[in-house]
Amino acid sequence: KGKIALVTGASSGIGAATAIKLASHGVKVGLAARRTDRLHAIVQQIRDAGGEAIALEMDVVDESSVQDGVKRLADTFGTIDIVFNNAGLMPISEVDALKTGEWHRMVDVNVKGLLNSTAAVLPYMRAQRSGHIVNTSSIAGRKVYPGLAVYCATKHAVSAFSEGLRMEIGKKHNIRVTSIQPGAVDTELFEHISDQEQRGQMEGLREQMAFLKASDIADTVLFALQAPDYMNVAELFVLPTDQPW
Ligand code: NJP
Repeated sequence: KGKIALVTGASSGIGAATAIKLASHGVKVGLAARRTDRLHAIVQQIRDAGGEAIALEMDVVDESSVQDGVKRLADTFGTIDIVFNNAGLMPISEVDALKTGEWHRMVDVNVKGLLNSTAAVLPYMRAQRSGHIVNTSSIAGRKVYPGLAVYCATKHAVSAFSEGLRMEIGKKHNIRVTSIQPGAVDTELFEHISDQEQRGQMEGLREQMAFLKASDIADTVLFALQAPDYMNVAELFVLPTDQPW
């Protein structure tokens, strides 16, 4: 309560649900993404419910866009205590399809974007000797699946970075780091798959099992944030009960 959080990828899915959940618990939230029309609608919804939030137009790939958005958030609410590094893409295809443009997008957003937003908030947390960095990794950051090689590579990078970061800044700066590793969640993530076979397979999964809701992941983020200061929930692996893989 009373803390200030940056949520990236807040215009839909897990990020939007988490921003709404945090605001309902008294956190002041900066919602960051590229689709500002979506952000403004969610900010209005938060304000109507009595919460505090602002919309931040941000492309996480663009370092100066991230720095500008973070500065605006800190100027508005005073500092930054929490970041939910959640922006991500999953335009999957088999490697031999050579969709190199999509590989680069995934590396840029899922890995470099997360590094950019971490770098932008760290000075605030270091200065106040407290903070919490929550990263959206994935089940694909623990395991590898055919058809998802590049996506898995980006999420393994997120898991590795999260663990290394925790070791570096936990004791030194009193900053906690949490890696969230969801299984299948019902969001717009699959809508950006251009490969028809992969898209069909992913859509077919919906008939095989009940996906988690974005708000379920928001609850796990809240769980990690609400742990006492001396306790760092380093990893949360959360998946549908009937997800077999
Ligand atoms: O998907 P979606 P999710 N700069 O498509 C934003 C991971 N995950 O909620 O910029 C800034 O609804 C985009 O905003 P916009 C997944 O890998 C998911 O499922 O307006 N933001 C939107 O808000 C990802 O890391 C599942 O287009 C950028 C958001 O990202 C995270 O969960 C399972 C951006 C994507 O929201 C959230 O994805 C799993 C940019 N350049 C991990 N590019 C799952 N759904 O099953 C995109 O294990 N965004």
